[in-house]
Amino acid sequence: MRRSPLLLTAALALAVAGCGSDSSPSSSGAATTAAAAAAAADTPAGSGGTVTVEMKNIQYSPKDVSVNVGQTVKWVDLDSVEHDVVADKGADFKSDVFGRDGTFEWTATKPGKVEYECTLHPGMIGTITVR
Ligand SMILES: [Cu+2]
Repeated sequence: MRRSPLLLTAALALAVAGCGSDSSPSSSGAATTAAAAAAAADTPAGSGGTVTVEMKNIQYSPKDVSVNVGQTVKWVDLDSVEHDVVADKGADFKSDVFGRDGTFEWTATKPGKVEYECTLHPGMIGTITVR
């Protein structure tokens, strides 16, 4: 008669993982802005892949992202209004104006800081730090 310690361990791990003790950071309050920005700057580089920026409530979210050379940034319009993505500094991309569920992609080719904006909405701006 053998028990399976492996199975027991797996069950325990599941129970622990499932208890949801991992609290997600609050997203409200101006005091968290700096922390949020720092977190955004620390977006895991990973290897290759795509970083998604949502267009939501007339803002880019996250507003600031970091990617490695070779990574792609993908914007997705989740608003009911149209947006675009136009580089101001550090790059030379310019999307068409697109509406809900529309997307635009740009792949980083060299290190530096890119500033971009939506030309339809003053103050709707973002940055991409390319490493
Ligand atoms: Cu816009």
